[in-house]
Amino acid sequence: MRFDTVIRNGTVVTASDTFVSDVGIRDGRIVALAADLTEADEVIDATGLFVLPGGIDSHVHLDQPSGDGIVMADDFDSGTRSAAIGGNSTVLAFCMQEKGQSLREALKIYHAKADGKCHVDVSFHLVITDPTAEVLGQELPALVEDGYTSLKVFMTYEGLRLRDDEILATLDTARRTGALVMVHCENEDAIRYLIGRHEEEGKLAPKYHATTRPVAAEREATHRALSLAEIVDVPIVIVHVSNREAMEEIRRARQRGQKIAGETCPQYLMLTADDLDLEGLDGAKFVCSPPPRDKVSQDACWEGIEQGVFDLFSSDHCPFRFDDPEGKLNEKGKRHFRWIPNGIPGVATRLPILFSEGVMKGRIDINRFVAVTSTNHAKLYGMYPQKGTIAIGSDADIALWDPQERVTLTNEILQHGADYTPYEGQDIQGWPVRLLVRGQTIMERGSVVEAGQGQYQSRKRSNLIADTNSGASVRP
Ligand code: DUC
Ligand code: ZN
Ligand code: ZN
Repeated sequence: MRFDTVIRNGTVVTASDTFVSDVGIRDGRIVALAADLTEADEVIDATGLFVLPGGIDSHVHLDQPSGDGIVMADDFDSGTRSAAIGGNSTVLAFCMQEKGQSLREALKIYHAKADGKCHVDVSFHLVITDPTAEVLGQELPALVEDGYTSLKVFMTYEGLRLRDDEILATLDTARRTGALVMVHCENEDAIRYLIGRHEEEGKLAPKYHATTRPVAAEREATHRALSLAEIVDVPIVIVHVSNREAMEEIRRARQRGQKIAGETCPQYLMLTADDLDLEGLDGAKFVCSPPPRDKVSQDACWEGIEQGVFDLFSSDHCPFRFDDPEGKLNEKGKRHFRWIPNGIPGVATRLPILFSEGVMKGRIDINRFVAVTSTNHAKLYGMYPQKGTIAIGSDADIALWDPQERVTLTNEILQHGADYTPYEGQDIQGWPVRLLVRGQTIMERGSVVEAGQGQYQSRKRSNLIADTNSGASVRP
């Protein structure tokens, strides 16, 4: 058998197994896993390297409108470039419905933003902000059939948040159509009340972003989202969990028999609310929602990754420039934390941070690393086994990792559009030195070497849905 590419002598890792094997690739797919594969146009020597499924980051914001005069720092070009630098072969970005807009219109706009500009594969989650009868009754069911099989709803942010009855109606549509709903859980009314009190007391510095979004506001909304899902009897994903109390809500819902997926992110392992209290306005660099908490919460999030409460480790990459009137330090943001755009960059640092802090420091094994950074994302969002594993027939989306490579994180090497990284100066051991997307080398040693090769991926229904409604509506 002749191959386009053979990866030789590497240690192949999947979510369940670790073994030494060559990998034979033809027409963008893995076609052989065996010893001594030689007949190939290109031979990549992976001696001493791990051969991992490319990372799948299922929570990334790119080129999203972010309020008056605010510009997101990454479009699909720079965002997917940075994703490739960090070892990701696929990202799932959000297609945000504006109020009054049809989902088809929103998708047209986001496809135009992405098409031809991506360096890794991309797919869209829909964000439902206006769940009209037309949207839920007609558009969404048709779009799920067309491969847009996941959507997000917000319980916070005026203008984005849905009321409980709207969430129920959206969940009901998801149940009928087989879509998977992601929920941002924070209690908007409580946050607004607390912001009012802070204003009365003149507490407007960046650090008060954290005190107006307390753990109880996240825990309450998490409990409510899980209860609404229970009422409708549909699986959901609780995204970006920051602390033990919200995490325990997920555990309890599962004990009641609900099908729930949980996600946490690097910021909840690496940052705390103290980072928002730096000199001057530097704390604005760390403003994201939910906010980073404390050391005890960090330990809880590690526990959730180790014990399987969290299925997903995603970046929630949502980048804004810091020193920029269109970013964190816009005129109003300099004076009041509520106008600092929420979000931090992280698509390039997600995998190295978990590899270094998790695998190299012995907190998780490398199979768990693959599960929470790639395989589970593919399964939950309808891409498995085409993506998310190393198996015969799967896309040859492969990251070669050097566990000996030591890197000190600097903003420059990440190649995103933001002018900072929250992790500047962090020492990392283990780095993705080469990335193949559908068999083609896209990134090598910190540079994108083949630009614009990313393709849009239409998706099947989630395995969480398929397990629930085993039967007719599930596409093969
Ligand atoms: N929620 C996200 O998922 N990302 C960034 C901001 C937010 O509130
Ligand atoms: Zn969110
Ligand atoms: Zn997000």
